[in-house]
Amino acid sequence: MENMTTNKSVLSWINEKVELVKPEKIVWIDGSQEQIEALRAEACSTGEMIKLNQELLPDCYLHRTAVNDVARVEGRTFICAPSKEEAGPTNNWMDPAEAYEMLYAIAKDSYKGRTMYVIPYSMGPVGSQFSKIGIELTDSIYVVLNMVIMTRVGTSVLEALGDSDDWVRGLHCKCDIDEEKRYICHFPQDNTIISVNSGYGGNVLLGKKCFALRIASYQGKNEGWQAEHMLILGLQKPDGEIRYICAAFPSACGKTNLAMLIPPEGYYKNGYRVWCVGDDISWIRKGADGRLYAINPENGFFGVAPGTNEKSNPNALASTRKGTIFTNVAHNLDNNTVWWEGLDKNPPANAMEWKGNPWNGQESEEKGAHPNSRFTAPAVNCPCISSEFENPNGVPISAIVFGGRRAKLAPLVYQSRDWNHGVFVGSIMASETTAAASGAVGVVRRDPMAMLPFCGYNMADYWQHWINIGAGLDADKAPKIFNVNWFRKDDDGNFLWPGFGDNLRVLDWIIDRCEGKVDAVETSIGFVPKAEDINLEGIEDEVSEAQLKEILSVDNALWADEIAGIEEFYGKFDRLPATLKEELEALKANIK
Ligand code: GTP
Ligand code: SPV
Ligand code: MN
Repeated sequence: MENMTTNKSVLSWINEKVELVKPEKIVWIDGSQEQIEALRAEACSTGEMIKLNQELLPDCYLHRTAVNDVARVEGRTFICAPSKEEAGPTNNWMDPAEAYEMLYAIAKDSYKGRTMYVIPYSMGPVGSQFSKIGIELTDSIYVVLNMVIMTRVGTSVLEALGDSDDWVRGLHCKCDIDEEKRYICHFPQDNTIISVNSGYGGNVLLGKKCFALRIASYQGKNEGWQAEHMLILGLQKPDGEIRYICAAFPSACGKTNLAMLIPPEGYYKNGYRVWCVGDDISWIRKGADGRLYAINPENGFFGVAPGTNEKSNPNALASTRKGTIFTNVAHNLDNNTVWWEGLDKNPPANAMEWKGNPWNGQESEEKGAHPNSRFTAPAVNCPCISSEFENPNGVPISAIVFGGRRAKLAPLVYQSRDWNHGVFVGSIMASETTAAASGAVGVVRRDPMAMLPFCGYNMADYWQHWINIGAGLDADKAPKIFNVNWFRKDDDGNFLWPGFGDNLRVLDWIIDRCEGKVDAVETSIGFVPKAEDINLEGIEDEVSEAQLKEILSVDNALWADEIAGIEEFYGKFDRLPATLKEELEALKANIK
């Protein structure tokens, strides 16, 4: 196949990698419909993908990964900066020269008898000042077809790149899917990513976490912008105006759900709407008017399937009804469709579970779908996709929201006193772990700004970067910073807040705070709503006033314990910004 570019940096890098992995042939991905169709057909002929019922789910496919390869592997993810100090205490580090040597030994000859796909892709609308280009080499058709949905792919990307060597190099080799030799390595100083021995999502769709967060966070630090694990939504009020909110929650903690929220009935009737700009990643920079603007660098949603249903997230479900790849869900053999826990109360009896074994969902105790099973759906499918989704200049941000899963402690919502206090609030985030990464589930861990697994450099320097960004903003233009917790539980383990669409009630308060329209109560941790300012109309049966007061309460005794955890965490950082130390001292004083 002919080269699709004359760019020397691209061709010489590909040649080098061809020498290393020795593919049988090379296929450039041009993004054309014919090519996509041919690849789908080929993947179906080898069993790599299963074509689903084309009447019910047009252009939809099912894929099963290896059983040992179902989530990101944080323990095998490395930041290969020149020194360990640059990677910081929260990242795994490997010396770059040693890492290259080890990875090349694993990758050597691994494409023998296989095809190398060359995927030129853009993170962000092609040609936008925010956007960045990458090239991923892969031996997986599944990766190609996912990248086609998740990013902008093909000829136009290479045209936009021209002769430039400002692009991110990505090499993915499936090898033998050997967990002992699985490595996801980042070389921020070289704009390079190498991923071996995996075929799953965040490990191999290199535009996503590897580039758009780990490499991009490092680029952003050097270039004065930010790459964040944040959704972007537009909240339309009855006046028709739309205010934009970015929110960072850890993996599988509600970003997709919040970004596509459908307002409760009363709100909806009054004209409230939520528009989705993005569900996972934000690239943020200061605009000419001095405000912060955000784009979603992705072009699709790689969303958690279990729990997605007509009630919890109808917009996400609708997004998956065409052109979608399902990974590790159950296969309903009666009608050749898919099923997952929480889709409906009627699991298929004649089915295969996510591993491909026969499964009777009516009788089996086993799960049909893996808890981290996902859909890869085109953003354009989403009924509430924002009209600004393709805006090359992004959307202006009014509020930044942090949040996580905390059964106790964190109130439903609180507002930071100012930007630096907000950075502190983000830095002390903690959340119960989920199935999105391999390892234990439900354990509380520190996950600052939801970036623990995704920050491409020293987290202390990342916090300083946040502080510097704020210092460059006029106070009246800086987004206000909040923290939310949809996951507070009572002593019997029941959620105290209904969540999902009802989270709009909290977003409404957040925007009112940004616009100075509502008062608040100052507590030791920040500003909390007065109970009467959270509108419970329509959910009075579910949330009593006492319950609301409970989830808005700040328990100083619990916070005193929390401080010990924060101090221990902060103690890991030699380069902790002085500002954060001061914020911690202020919190300690307030709690007393
Ligand atoms: P990644 O794609 O992994 O980054 O995750 P995400 O943050 O987009 O997570 P998502 O929105 O897919 O949330 C997944 C899980 O959170 C599911 O189990 C949902 O049921 C649950 N969830 C989302 N919103 C709420 C909520 O408001 N309340 C409760 N109780 N659960 C929620
Ligand atoms: C996450 O784990 O935060 C995800 C899914 O969004 S993955 O792309 O696998 O990282
Ligand atoms: Mn994510």
